[in-house]
Amino acid sequence: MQTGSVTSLLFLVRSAREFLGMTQFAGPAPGRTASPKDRFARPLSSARLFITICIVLSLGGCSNDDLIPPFTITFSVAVGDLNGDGRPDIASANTFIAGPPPHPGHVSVILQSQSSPGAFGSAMNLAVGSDPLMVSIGDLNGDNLMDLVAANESSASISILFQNSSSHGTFLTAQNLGVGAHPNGVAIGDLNGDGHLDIAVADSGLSILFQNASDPGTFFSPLSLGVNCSSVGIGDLNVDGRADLVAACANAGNVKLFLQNPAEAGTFLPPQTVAAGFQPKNVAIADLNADGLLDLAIANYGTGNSAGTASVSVLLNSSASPGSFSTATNYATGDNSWSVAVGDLNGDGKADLAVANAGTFSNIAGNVSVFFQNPGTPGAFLPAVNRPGASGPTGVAIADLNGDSLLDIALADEGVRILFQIPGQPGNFQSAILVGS
Ligand SMILES: [Ca+2]
Ligand SMILES: [Ca+2]
Ligand SMILES: [Ca+2]
Ligand SMILES: [Ca+2]
Repeated sequence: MQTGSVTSLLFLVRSAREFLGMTQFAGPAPGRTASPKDRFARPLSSARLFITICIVLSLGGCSNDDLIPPFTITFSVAVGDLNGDGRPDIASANTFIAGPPPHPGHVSVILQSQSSPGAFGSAMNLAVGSDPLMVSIGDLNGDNLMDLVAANESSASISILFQNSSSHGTFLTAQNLGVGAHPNGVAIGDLNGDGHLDIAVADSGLSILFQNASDPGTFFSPLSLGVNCSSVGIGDLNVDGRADLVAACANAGNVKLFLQNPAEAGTFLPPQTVAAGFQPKNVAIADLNADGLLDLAIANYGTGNSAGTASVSVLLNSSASPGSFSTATNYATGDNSWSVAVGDLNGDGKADLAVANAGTFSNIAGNVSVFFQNPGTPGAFLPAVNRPGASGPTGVAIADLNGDSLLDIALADEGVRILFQIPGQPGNFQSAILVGS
């Protein structure tokens, strides 16, 4: 299969999911219910493309399966030391598409070589639920071995992959736990302060799964916070020692902040709603201006195929009132921004941003936007430097992936691709290298 046709298919599938609202993008205008075919008719002029997407998404009335060569789409990437050898490794969330949904999903584990830093092994593919859109890494059961959690969009579940304690870097068969409809994102953190990590899922209701402290590695049934969002992050926003939640809610067009209720661990106060850009899709929580308080970076998808409407929002935590935030400052990204990561990408000691942009019909390769912090204004960022993607990056992570102490960028972009920082050229990167294939 030609790379170009793979690229086109990946783009079409992402676009189709968007038009169907399957990935939490804006639905039809308020008061109007568009049929899938109405919405498909908008961008697709070719009968072939229509039939291809028709089959991939099983809209009914499709006729010719031969139009789809099977392919894999990678939506998310995460970095962590998955075999405990001190070198960061990579996990990605992947969907294999050979026909109508649900599409079988897998998490790929891609281990960094111990002897050749920056070299990565072949992907180990681990079955999860259907259409996984995100994978997160954490030691869920407290055995000092990293585990994996995937959010399975079309099976309304998460999959937990515990690391095999007798064979580091390998994982046990997935345990699938039901959550709300259309889980898009998942985050790991201790949400009730009992020392056991819990799981938050951005689904139709924002589900929380508390770990059962008396049976580590097992989880109680999900509780719903009642907001439909596309990603969730965990951090202590108001410095009271209790973990809080931030959810980016593309459908609602806003961001919800849930501070933990100090009177009752594991419960949350009514959310504050804050504005970001168009269709806030993904959130990163980090101290951006080095004042010791956690700030927010929000990737805003934009308005679909309208170029120039995507952005990244920066909301700075208030030192006078921690847990409340500045009005968003929005910085233009590439098109259709899916996710954002934070790290010091040029070694000046100040946090920078990388945003994965899936692209548009006129730029189906997409790109990654790198924002260096303005050295003269803490928490402000310089205009983006955009680097081309392969077929539309949707996931991004920042880590030192070759042990040279310079941070690199990993992208979910038709597999996993790494942009290694060039030594001696702070903030400059090599062309992307595909790993795990
Ligand atoms: Ca490792
Ligand atoms: Ca807990
Ligand atoms: Ca807190
Ligand atoms: Ca920097």
